[in-house]
This record gives sequence, C-alpha cells and structure tokens, in this order.
Amino acid sequence: MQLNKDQIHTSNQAGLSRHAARFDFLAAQLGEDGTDVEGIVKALADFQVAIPSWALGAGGTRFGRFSFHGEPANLEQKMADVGILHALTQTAGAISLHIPWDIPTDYASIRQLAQAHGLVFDAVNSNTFQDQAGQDLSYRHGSLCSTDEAARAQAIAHNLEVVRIGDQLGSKSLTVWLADGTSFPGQRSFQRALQNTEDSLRQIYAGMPKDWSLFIEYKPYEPNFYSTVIQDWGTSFMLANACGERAYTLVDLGHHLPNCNIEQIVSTLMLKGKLGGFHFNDSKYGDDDLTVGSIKPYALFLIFNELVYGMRNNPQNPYPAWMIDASHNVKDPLEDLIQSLEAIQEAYAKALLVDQAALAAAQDAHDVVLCQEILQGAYRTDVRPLVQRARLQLGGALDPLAAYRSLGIRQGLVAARGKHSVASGL
Ligand SMILES: [Mn+2]
Repeated sequence: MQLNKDQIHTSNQAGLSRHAARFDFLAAQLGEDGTDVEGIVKALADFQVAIPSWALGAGGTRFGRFSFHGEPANLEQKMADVGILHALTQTAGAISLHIPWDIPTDYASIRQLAQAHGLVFDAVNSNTFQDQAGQDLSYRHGSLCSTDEAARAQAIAHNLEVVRIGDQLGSKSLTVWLADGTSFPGQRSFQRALQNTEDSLRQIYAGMPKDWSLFIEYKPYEPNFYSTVIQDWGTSFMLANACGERAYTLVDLGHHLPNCNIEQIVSTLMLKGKLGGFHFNDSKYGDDDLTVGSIKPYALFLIFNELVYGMRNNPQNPYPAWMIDASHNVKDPLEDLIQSLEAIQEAYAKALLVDQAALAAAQDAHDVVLCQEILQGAYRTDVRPLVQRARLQLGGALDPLAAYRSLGIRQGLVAARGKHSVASGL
C-alpha cells in the first residue's frame, strides 16, 4: 500500500483556506517581532526523524502484548508503513533497522524500495540483549561486558556483522545499546565489567569503516535493576572518548532517572562535540516509551532549545541522528508515530522562535524574570500553522492524523495483510 500525492492533495482541500488565514495571522505577528518565518518553515521542512523498524507493530510489556490488525510482517511491509508516515508527515524520511530482526535478503531491491518511499537508512542497531536461535553462547550474564571472552567475541562479531549489513544499505552509523548489568549487589565486579565493555567497544570501533560513527546509548536500569554497565551519559562519554573521535554518546529521553535535567546533558555533550544521536519518546517514570510530548511537552521544548543552540553554536558537534524510540501498547502504532512526529516538529518550531540574542542579553543582565519570559513566550506560541506550512510545501498532509483516518489507511492495511499479521522480532 502506497499513498500518492493526489490522495493527500485531495484530502487537504477542505482545510486550506482555514490554514492560510491562521498562517497569515501568525506570520504577521511573528514578523512584527523580527522573526524569520520563512527560515523557520524551511528548517521544519528539512528536519527528518528516523522511524525504527521495530516500532511499527504493537509493542508490549513483560505481562503481555495486544496485537494490532494489519501489522507489517516483514521488512518490505515495515518500509511501506514508514513510507505512509513520510508521505503524510514529510518528516519521517529515514528508517533505522534492527539486526537480526530485519536482515534484508536482497539488498538491491531493499535499496530500491527505500528510494521509492523517499527513505534513507539511518543508524543500524545491534542486539545482544537477547539470545538468538542457534547462537553458540548465551548473553544471560552479559555481552560486551562478559567475563567469558568467547561470549564477548561473539557479541563483537555480531556488531561488526550489523555494520556490514548496514554498509550495504548506505547506513553510516551503528547504535549500541547494552542490557548488560546486574540485579544483585556483589553479582559482578563493576570494574571488570566496565573494562571489558571498553575493550569490546574499541574492537567494534576499530572494525568499522572509516566513515562510520559509533553511537553509545546509556540507561540507568532495566532489564537489570541493581546496576547497568553504561548507566549514564558520563559513562557513555568516557567510553566514546576511549574509542575515538567518531564515537559519540546517544541520548534517549526515557533513559534517565526521574527529574533528570536532560537539557543540560544535551548542552554539555554538544559543547564537547559528542552528541551523536538522539532518541525521542516520553515517560512518567522511566523507560516508558510513550508518545513524544504526551507527558512533559515543556521539558521537550527546553531540550530542543539546547539542541537548536548547539546546532547553531557548536560546529564541533556533528548533526545528530534523530530517531523515535517508542513502543505502542494501546494505540495504533502509525497514529502514535504521527502524534510523536507532530510533537517533535512543534517543540522544534518553538525552540526556533526563541530569541537567542535577547536571551543571552537577559542572562548577562541577570534578569532572571526576562529569561523565563523569553523561553515561555516562545513555548506558548501556537506554532501549528508553521508546521502545517512546512508539510504542505513538501506535499504532505495538512492534518496527517485526520488524513490517515479519512483515507482508511489502517483498514487498507488489514485488508492487504490480514487481521493477524504480527510484526517480526517483537
Ligand atoms: Mn533508545
């Protein structure tokens, strides 16, 4: 199932005049304040977020999984789903594969299919957090951190195999997230686990092509509940430095303890040129993997404010790889992702509205009240007409969620794939 621009164009017609009136009103207001409205619309149009191949089916918890109908059952169908998201939102122009769940059988045809959907391959993700069928050694007691040298070697070889697969698709980065950790005090030596992990990551780094980047993700707990080897940004940063200049820290919003100041972490990493990747989601407690912006939209805005500052002022930091890393337990995954993409674009647009020069002046004058007014003035602006304009200019839907429903996309997917198809790997 592939959407064509005519279907989207037709579905846009009823709302166009209303959109134009709202956009003109907002643009006039912002123009009076000296805001470069066209510049913001262009920045929004250029902003692309990768969709992970594992996010297109129903997620689940350790208590169960409630299936959705018409789930993509193979890589081609997952790419079709991302293609639908991209056609509607014009913001999901990349896909991030999970190996071994999504190993292509025919690389040329997969590359061709990506092109047909307007997608590029973003970072590839390895998996040593579970054992695969036929695997020689278990990761029950860790992978890159393992005290068993043969298990470490197996995990290193897997990561390099993921790089080899990604390289054939045009991907340029590997994301490593480890479940390695312990659930009980005394279970393992912290120092040996960290040293083994560093040695393993250095071997992976050394085996990557020279134009590849390594993203090291961190997480404080889960699935292990006493300790995680790469528990925080500082540990990730240290390991990235130990590997080399193309190794970076990856920030996942849900991988922090409650109330953590994530915007400060982002700021520090960008100053040091080490923020390589970014995973979007939202959470109430931990790694809840909820829809972006559904719980703490102001925190998301503050994080984007630092990202925008860093993108403008930190040439030492590469352009980060953006990805949504969420799980869909109660919503239609595609509707959930549309909501996440919209929240990301809104937060980005609001951050672009922040008058950085005025904020710096207020900071220098120690005018704490004005600093808050500047940030919240941007945050309170309804930027949806700007986001809509960016989408329209690219041929996307004025209202992606409404179009998704009115075009009967889920019903079409169920008709094509059947009620009981299950997304592979989950
Ligand atoms: Mn993640």
